[in-house]
Amino acid sequence: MKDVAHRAGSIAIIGRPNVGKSTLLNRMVGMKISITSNRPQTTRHRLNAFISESDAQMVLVDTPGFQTQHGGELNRLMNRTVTHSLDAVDAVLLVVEAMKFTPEDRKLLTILPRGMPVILVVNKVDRFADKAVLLPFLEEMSKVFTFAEIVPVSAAKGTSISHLKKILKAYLPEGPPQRGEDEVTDRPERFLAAELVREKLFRLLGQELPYAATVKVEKFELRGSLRHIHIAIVVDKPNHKAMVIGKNGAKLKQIGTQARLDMEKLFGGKVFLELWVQVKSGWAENAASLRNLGYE
Ligand SMILES: Nc1nc2c(ncn2[C@@H]2O[C@H](COP(=O)(O)OP(=O)(O)OP(=O)(O)O)[C@@H](O)[C@H]2O)c(=O)[nH]1
Ligand SMILES: [Mg+2]
Repeated sequence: MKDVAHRAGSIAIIGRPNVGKSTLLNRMVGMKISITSNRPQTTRHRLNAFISESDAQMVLVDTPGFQTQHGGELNRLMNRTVTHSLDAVDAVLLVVEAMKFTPEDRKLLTILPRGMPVILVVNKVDRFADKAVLLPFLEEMSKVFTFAEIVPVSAAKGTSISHLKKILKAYLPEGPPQRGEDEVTDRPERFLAAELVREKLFRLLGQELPYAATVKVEKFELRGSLRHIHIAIVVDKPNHKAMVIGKNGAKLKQIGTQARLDMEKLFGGKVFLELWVQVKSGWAENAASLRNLGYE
């Protein structure tokens, strides 16, 4: 790596749904900023996180999982967010799961801008106790595309994350820091709060419900050191509403408690969180309604 005073640039994290992109971003930043769950298509919005070190500042761009199996307006928007995220970055991290390279992964190779360095991150290597089994897979990966690097990691366990960060620095152009050292994301607290509620929908509700729901911040006020946050959970059908609320309101209470605890940790202060459920049929079906609900 050429010896320069300071580097600054951005790197997009892309991959098919559920490969561990958001877990990787959180691990690299050392803080839970982006929501994660064991279900595909958890991330719906682009999110920038900043890593500041003495010799480099890196913007990491988390993106929705790119997929072509499900249609619909929301899915179209999510895929567009992925391709737009590739516009102004210095390099791309393409995340795949260890020992698994699917046709959906292959499709991602076709949306990469020409000439951009692509670093292949082979995630979830903790699933294989004997790392030797990975060698033929890594060999195969080196043949499907001219990757700038191939880095096996475990985002969940934190294996090889500092190695990955070190490698990435070489792909950042020389330049001064663009952000304050203590800035971690470009997203405001009200966005992060809404996302944490959405995360709980993915983690606590079964079947298709999380996909039929979204959230909307109705109020976000800082009174003294207490944050008063009111968030509407928007669902598609009346029977969804009953499921989110649960028996005697138990499910909604659980969603609220878990989301509030995460918010308090992230914001470093007490939160008063009020949630309610609103039925809005067809919220995900047209661009105007999606825009109204904060989708870009
Ligand atoms: N075993 C193992 N699981 C992991 C690892 N990294 C992520 N996961 C799990 O994989 C699932 C998906 O993680 P996410 O970070 O939400 O994946 P994503 O790629 O951001 O998914 P979308 O936003 O839906 O596209 C979660 O259950 C994670 O805990 C890893 O290194 N090892
Ligand atoms: Mg994600």
